Amino acid sequence: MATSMTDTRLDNLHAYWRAANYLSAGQIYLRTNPLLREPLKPEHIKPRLLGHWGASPGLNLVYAHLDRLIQDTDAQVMLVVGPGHGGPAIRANVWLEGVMSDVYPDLGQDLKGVHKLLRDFSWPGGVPSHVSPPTPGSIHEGGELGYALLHAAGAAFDNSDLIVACVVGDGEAETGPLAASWHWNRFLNPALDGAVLPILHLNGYKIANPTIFGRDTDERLRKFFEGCGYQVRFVEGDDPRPVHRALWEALDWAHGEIRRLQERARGSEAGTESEWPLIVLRTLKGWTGPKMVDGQQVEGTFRAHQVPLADVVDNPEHLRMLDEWLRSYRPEELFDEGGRPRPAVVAIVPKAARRIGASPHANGGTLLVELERPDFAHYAVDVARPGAITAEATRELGKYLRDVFKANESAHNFRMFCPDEAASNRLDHVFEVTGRTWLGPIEATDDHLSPTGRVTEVLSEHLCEGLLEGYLLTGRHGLFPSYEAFALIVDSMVNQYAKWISACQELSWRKPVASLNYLLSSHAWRQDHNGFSHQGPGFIESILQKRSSVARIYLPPDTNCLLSVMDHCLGTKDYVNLVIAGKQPMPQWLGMNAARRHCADGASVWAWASNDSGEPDVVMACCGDVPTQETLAAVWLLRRDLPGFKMRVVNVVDLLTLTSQRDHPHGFDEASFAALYTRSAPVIFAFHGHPRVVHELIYHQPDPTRFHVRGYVEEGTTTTPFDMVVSNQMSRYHLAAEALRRVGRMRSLAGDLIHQYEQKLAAHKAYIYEHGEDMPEVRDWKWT
Ligand SMILES: Cc1ncc(C[n+]2csc(CCOP(=O)(O)OP(=O)(O)O)c2C)c(N)n1
Ligand SMILES: [Mg+2]
Repeated sequence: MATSMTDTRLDNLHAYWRAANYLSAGQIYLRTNPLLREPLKPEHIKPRLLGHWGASPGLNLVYAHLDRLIQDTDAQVMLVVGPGHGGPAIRANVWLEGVMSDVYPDLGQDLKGVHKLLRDFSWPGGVPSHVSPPTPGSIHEGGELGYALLHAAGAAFDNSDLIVACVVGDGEAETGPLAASWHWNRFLNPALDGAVLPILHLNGYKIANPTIFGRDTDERLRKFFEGCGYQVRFVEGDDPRPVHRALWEALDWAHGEIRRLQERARGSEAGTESEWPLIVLRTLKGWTGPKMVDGQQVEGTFRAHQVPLADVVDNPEHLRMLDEWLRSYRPEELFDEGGRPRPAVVAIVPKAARRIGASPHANGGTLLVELERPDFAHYAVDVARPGAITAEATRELGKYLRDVFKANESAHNFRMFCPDEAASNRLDHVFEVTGRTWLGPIEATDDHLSPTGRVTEVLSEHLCEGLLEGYLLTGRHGLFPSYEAFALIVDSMVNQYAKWISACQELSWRKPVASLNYLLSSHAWRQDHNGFSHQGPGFIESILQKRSSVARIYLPPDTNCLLSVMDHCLGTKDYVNLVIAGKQPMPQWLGMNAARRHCADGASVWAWASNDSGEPDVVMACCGDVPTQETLAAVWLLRRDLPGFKMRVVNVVDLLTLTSQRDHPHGFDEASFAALYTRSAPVIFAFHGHPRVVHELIYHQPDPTRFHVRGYVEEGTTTTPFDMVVSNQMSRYHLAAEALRRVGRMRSLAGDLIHQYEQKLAAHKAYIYEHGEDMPEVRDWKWT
């Protein structure tokens, strides 16, 4: 192992850094004349200068030094770049490594290739300005800042040989998710998992301001990070040679510490919390770029953040400064006649598969091992006839998930991330075979904590989401159970994730990864002890906005449907699957065979509940477990009170079946839609979420104005389960009265019945205020 720091190797490393810096700046400015073989002219400059220079030199420095480390240690290294707006830097490095031309033959290491590399950046039809999916070696765009360490730690789980280096911007470090994610070190097990090496890049500035950490003294930073459990090493300076030496040594130190901690832990069974190394890199923002522009300092200030020299085409002085800046890297020394980087420049690049851009983990689909799923029918609840029994859907699902953990134990490729709610959501059966990830001290009163636990319970939805994303993107499987209302905390994260997956789908070399699966339980309708703050079905809207190639939404009405849906979701790739299912004891409607068929159809007529013999007066439709119960109770009331009233019951388990086929692949064509909802009958639709969601979805279906949707309208408090549906006007009495009002044929008979139902609602209020629970006829109601 050659770890010697010779002058020649330092020279080579510096040449590589110059080349990467040159190519980074070149991507921002040059549409042609890529290696400045001609005098620089305005027509060589891109008409729109779009990109971020400020982050780039620091990223190039880190990349170059990681290359050197890999070359000397043969370490498997993946890189997550927090300041992903430094996209030109990462593209430059991936090109210098030769990975770019492996993936894109037209980006070869030649004049044509380098021209295209520069021109395509931030160019219509080219590539985005960030570390986006087209950039090989990346699982992280860094567009929306804050998730770098989470993606890095998620990638490191169960990858015992992997080191995930992670650059964190000092601006990014101010975001909530990043600030919380320093705690990754509480969950990565040095005995079994890989390592994360955080490199906090203190270039001192964000877009227009200094950063909090950037203005802190080393002493204060050391206390902060030591308090978080790290060993800290500082590398700082503005003279390249000493900085190269210091960073070289710091990386050798960090690598040595990582190996020492792992060896120590790997001698024992369990593994404990470890003092992982962390590097603080303090260098100038926009280092090596223009120092002064129009009388203002640029290098080392926030002014270097984007394009340090604007207006280059029209301002000859700026053009001259750009020429001087680009030539300061001496491109003629770095690239040969044919445009190929000279051997000394790429002498520090590691061997083929060890190149950072070639990391298979960054194209997780190539490593994906199919998840073993036990036969979900084995976990069925026995439903002799609809409504005969009650069950807690998520508790039953817990038994299936337990066996998923068991079946994939040796592949160690399935994990759950959950904000402290696995038990609260009644998934406790999983703890029969695994524990809650915990590397710290364990006390006798604790419940199922274990350093090898595969259920990470940290009370941050951001952390759960980010860790799971990192885990999935590196080719593994997982599930995120959450309270429904608080899933909205990660609304923006899933937005970014869905964009990432959508963009990956357009690149044939990026292989599909396992879907991101949410299980939202403790949902809006049953917040018996939590009330208004915990009622929020808005995550449905969040997922609905995603591309139809990614978004899937399921609301299984009972346990057997939940089993079928979850089994399906765990077998899919490249989707964001949202599953919403309650945890409370609820009536069970379908036996397993019926459930399987119903879920495969996505929506179907429940003939056993209908009495329409083909021509209903009204369609009673429902989506969600509580709306299904209320709809069936309404139908039951009307069949008792008005036997001639013809109703058809439709249940929707796959929400996107409501759309037309042109809007979503799960959408129904007109004929299939009409086969359920008819072409003209009024439809009373009881929906789990906000009513306007259904109206939006059916817009392209036949006669959408006949749909009358009841759902959650932001009413509620700490009250009884039935009072929740009453408050939101989705109770059985509301649904029954609405059905009567919408059918002209019934007008003469309807008045009295509607009045009776209204009286029931008044009686309900009086009863719950006095007794504190629902009326017996509601509580004890059963489908017969
Ligand atoms: C969550 C989020 N908020 C705001 C922005 C806008 N933004 C883009 S870059 C940037 C500054 C980042 O500074 P830093 O992390 O220090 O990176 P540097 O460019 O200095 O390397 C900001 C605020 C963003 N991308 N993401
Ligand atoms: Mg910064």
